[in-house]
Amino acid sequence: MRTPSADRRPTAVVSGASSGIGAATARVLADAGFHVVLGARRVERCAAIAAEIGGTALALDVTDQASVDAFAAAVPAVSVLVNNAGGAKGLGTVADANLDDWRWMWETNVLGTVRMTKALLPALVDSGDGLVVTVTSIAALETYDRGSGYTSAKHAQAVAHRTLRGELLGQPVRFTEVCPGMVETEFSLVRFDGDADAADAVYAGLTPLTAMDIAEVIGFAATRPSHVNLDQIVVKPRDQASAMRAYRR
Ligand code: 8X3
Repeated sequence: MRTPSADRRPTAVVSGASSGIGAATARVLADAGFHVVLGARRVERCAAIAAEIGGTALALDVTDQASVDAFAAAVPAVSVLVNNAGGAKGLGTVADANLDDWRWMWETNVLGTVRMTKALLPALVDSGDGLVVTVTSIAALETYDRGSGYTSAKHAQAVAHRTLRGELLGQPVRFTEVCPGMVETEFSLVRFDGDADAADAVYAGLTPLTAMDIAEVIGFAATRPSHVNLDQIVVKPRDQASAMRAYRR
């Protein structure tokens, strides 16, 4: 395993890199010439990907300040941060809100993004050409019935990210928000607590996006000239018009 300091490639950090959009993004950024540091709780999965792409795997729990501090200390130089860790748990009305699920969603999506960005921002600015990509969702743009725990967390995560765009204006760091619609990953399996039938039903009868579809968009954003800031990119399957409206064959 390489250490970041022994490598001349610019470093890209990807959180939630053990699977799905994070893993695909790690592959795309490595292809684009970055030394990718993959962070996730399931570090053994990150290690397998890192071995394939000449990257580095580090344990990371974005809900744990000590874990984020240790991660940041191990990555002294960084040009790109992809805030990808997050997800949804449950589908319930506000009246029946499961506060443990809400807490998990706010901890991972919102505070996780703030913790990671805060920890790495000095190094991103020091790089002279930093980029923060935050993977939010169309749930950061819309609300939907039974989705308020997730939509509120995604809105809050997006607000933190968009605020940084203004607060860092004039500094050598760009901020790109990517808002995916339906992407077939472990997302729905996590939302439905491992219920594969419920997860499969989300994508039944339509062609969802793949993790690689989103990763390629992130790779595009990360390879623009440094004066070009792609502020916000919304990506949905052709079969999806909104969070509540999809065409199924
Ligand atoms: C999830 C987007 O469309 O699957 O972030 O609800 S959608």
